[in-house]
Amino acid sequence: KVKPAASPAAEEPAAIAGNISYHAQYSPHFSPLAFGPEQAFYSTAESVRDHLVQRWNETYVHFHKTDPKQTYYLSMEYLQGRALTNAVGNLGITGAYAEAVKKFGYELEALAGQEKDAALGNGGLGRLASCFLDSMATLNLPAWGYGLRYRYGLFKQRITKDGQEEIAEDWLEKFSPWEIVRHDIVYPIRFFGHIEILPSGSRKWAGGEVLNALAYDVPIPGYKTKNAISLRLWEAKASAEDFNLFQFNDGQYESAAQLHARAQQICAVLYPGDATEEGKLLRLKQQYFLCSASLQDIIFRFKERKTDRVSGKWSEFPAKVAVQLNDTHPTLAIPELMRLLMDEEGLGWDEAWDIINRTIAYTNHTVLPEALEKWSQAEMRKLLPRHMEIIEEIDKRFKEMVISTKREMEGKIESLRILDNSNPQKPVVRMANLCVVSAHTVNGVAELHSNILKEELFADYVSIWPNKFQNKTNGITPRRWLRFCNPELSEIVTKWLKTDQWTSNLDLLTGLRKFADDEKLHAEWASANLFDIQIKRIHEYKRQLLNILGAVYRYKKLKEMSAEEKQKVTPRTIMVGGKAFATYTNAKRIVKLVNDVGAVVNNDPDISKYLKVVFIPNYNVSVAEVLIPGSELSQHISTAGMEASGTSNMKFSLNGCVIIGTLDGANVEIREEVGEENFFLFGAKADQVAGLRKDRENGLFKPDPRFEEAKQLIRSGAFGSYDYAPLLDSLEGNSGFGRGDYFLVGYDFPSYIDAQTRVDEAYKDKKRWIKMSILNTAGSGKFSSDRTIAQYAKEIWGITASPVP
Ligand code: DL6
Repeated sequence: KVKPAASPAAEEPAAIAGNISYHAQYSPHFSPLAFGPEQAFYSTAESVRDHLVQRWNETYVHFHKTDPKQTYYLSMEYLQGRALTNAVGNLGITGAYAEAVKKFGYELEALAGQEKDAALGNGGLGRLASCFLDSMATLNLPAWGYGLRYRYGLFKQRITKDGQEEIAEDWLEKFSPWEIVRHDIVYPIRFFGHIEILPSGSRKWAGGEVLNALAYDVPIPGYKTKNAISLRLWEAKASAEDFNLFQFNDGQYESAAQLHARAQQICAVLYPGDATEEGKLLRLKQQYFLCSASLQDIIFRFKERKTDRVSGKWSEFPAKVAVQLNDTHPTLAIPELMRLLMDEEGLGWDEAWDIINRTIAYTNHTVLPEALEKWSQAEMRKLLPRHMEIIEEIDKRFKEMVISTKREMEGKIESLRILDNSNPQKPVVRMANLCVVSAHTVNGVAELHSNILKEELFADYVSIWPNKFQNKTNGITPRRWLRFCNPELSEIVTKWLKTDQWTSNLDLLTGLRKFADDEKLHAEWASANLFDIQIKRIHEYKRQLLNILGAVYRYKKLKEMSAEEKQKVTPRTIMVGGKAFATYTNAKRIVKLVNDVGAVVNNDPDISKYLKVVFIPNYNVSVAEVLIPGSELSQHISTAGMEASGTSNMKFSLNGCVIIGTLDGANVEIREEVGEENFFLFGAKADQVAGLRKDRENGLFKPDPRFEEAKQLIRSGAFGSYDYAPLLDSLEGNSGFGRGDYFLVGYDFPSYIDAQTRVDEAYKDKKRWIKMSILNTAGSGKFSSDRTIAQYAKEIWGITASPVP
């Protein structure tokens, strides 16, 4: 037993400054002569970390003693961004730290800017996971996140004359002050090998290669609570025994350290390209690595908390453990838990399957066919032979169950099955089907999306399990996305509501509604330019192309106007930011087009006063924290039915930014909450989309002349000589994914332009605009991730708050 040490976590500025000096001297990472902003950032972060470590330890001990049911959130992605401002904010020590660092001549905000973004995620799904962790901690829930400690996060985007260039993002270039390596938390992870049949008849996976998973904890503090939970990230390691000294001394350096090199590959990058077979295998390895390490850890903790449970009381497991799969990426948790329970712990199939059915829940985040993962059965069998066997058994039993209890479904069984053998050359495992068959609950992330899941994608499963499907509309943490990123607006909100309690009870924002016409509030709220912004991953369904075609059309009209007519125009700055996946050619062409249009428009002396088109490079969480508070109109213009939810729409609306958007994802609910007069709606509805695509195939679509004009201007070379034909051709023709205007840009174009004209008109009336802005903030209460997580806790996980006393 180690006696608890006195806590170094100081709360007074003088003591904090002392603690920062202590870290500068005794946790040295730099040579001692200088104490520049970088050194000051790391020492300050380490000082803040003392608070986090203390809380993390107390929370762990508290959970250990009280042994509540705990949720484990498995996600391949977390978009944490920077942590310093958030940590001191949640701990309530921002002022004290600001004062302390002043003693060294620094502003806290400037030091916070030294921090690298932890971008271990791709987009909305990863940022959602990070918002959820903040809410779990704030709500005192016994809940943890598990992920991978990628060496390089999402790439850094550089814009060159050729468009987007990707560069490895070295978030660990120096080190991360927030992570704590747990040298005692190590689990073996096997790949390849074969199945042995033991004398008892049971099966065991053996041979192959074995790596180790080493745990790194990132403490996640709740807002105004002592609880701090964990984001546990796994890193792959090979052991010293796998380093072949004989070969090394023989000069065979590469083969001597082969396994070490393979271990390094596993966590090298987020989303390795999967165009090659090697790339596919590596992704599958990553997914299994996360699942196996996390489940071994969960079982370890289950045993650790009450040792008498181990023999014979596995039936209690679902009363203590909830596992949430964030999309299909961690689906292998299902066969892995089966394997661990049967092959390692000796349970029978039925007992293990019952545990799965009561433990695992699955969130679907997309209906896009290309994102619903399918893995080759051959690859799976090679890498994970025992898991493939288990998946086959789940598939077989599912088929038998349907045939024996739901005869009417027999004709549909092939599409419902987990194994898809329709292409004998390449049979695959459908991961979403495995999730739906195994999980007790399946949820979508906005009402519209959940309805699409129930009525279309998973409709046949609904007839088998009518109660399995739920909706959990996404949310965002109001701490990072208003309180800390927009302190000016936060102060106004607090002043008018006479409380800052909205920070953890966002419904209180409705209190602003009664001041929506108050001139004094208007004077404080007022803003100046029409900043129009679209920041999100670049994807054809998100339709940045619609935005830029609209900008091109606006430019053309401005060129045709007389000087007098131009005087009446509402000047606009259109900003677009986002990363295109490295191998997604059309998305990269869109990035190039935005840049090319900007280069012409912004340098056109007749026009640049009235229109600017700006591409914001390297969009990430920190950039969002700056842009969102400063924007007035934001675009969420996906083809209806294709954006599962969207979460940046919530962030903008919360910050008083008005939305122009389609009836898609969470836009539908945002519009309901803020009022339809405070939302610029346009475009086809989700239930029209299939019919419109059919019309197109039948040659019934007549493009609006304005759409033709915009495309023609680009084709004419007005924005440079780059070959935009393939991109523009994708908006023409009659059919096919990505061709024949699958995303209905042409169909929605005229209503989009009309909606933008309504924006211009509304913006001329300052009073009206500010009122719209206030009512957006006032109507954002529903979109707190605290609400979302409270619903998950109650309606899916069955866990309750467990605050550290
Ligand atoms: O649920 C979080 C986020 C939604 O807000 C977005 O609408 C949705 O596109 C995104 N889904 C994914 C899934 N990708 N894959 N695979 O990122 O989830």
